[in-house]
Amino acid sequence: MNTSRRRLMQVSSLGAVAALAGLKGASQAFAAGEMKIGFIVKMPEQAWFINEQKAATEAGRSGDFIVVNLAGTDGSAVMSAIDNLSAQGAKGFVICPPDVRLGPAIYARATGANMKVVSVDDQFVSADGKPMPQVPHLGMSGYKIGQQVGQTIADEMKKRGWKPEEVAACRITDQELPTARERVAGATDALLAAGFLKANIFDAPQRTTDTEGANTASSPVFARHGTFKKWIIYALNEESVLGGVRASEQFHLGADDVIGVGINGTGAAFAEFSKPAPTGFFGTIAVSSALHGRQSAMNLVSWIRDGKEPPADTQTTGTLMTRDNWKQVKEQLGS
Ligand code: FCA
Repeated sequence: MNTSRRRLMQVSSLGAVAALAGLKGASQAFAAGEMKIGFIVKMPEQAWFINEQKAATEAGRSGDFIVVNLAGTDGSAVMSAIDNLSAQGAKGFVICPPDVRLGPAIYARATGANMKVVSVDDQFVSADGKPMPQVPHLGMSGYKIGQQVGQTIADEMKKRGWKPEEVAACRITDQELPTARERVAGATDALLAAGFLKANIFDAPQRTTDTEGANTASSPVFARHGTFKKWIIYALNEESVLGGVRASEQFHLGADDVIGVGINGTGAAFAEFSKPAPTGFFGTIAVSSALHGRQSAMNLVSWIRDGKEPPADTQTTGTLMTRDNWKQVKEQLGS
């Protein structure tokens, strides 16, 4: 909603409420119209987070709140984003933190400034490594979605008639991030249950959860295990799997030699599926980034407005998206 339209709405609700309930009610209606929240994300350039912030902003237009979108790429950026929000009179914020161990510091800064905080995607952990119960969370059901990745790869291996002893896995990992650990563990367990050989799984530890970080991590794995001519690639998200696929291409592995399956179902995957010829990126488990953005913002707003504390942990599910069905799935998920 643009400023003049918002002002108009405030003015008209002011008039209506004043007529019905006197001036006290009027000032409350005015305050509700002005409500501002923040939406801070760790990687503002990643399609997933762009969609989340966009959906939250749209929810604000119809729900009469303003969303200030900010980048929190590291601890100090997050702290200044919080200070910035506080100076603007924001009542709280949604955040996907750049490091989940910053949780206690972020929580302290938020409550110190009288703001409420909810996390999205990556859940805060306290000093003992456990989730912080004070901070409601909305994220993917990581382990289950990881299992879907593993199952999809296992099914495709079967379809291609690949024998377990001739296939290696490039498992792109981020051990510091619980979100990543859960998703990757789910995929590994499903693969092992389907007969994949544990000895053929090679780790590629990534420093950042994006394509570049994964590409750098994967290249040495392909270089070191060049005897394998058939590969599977999995990770916490599709950006990382794409990094692995790009690395495999440098070792002359093509669409017929690689099965990469990601998670997210956003622009990075659409671009890959739109290429004229298939690549080693076979599919991705799509989750609605729009729903994550909208729902987390609305949860926060109703907590601030009505004192309704959001559920402690909301977990969303995913749908397999491939070259064949990506447009339909995209449509269904509204992302
Ligand atoms: C993590 C990943 C993102 C996205 C999100 C839901 O934050 O880094 O790519 O998968 O979870």
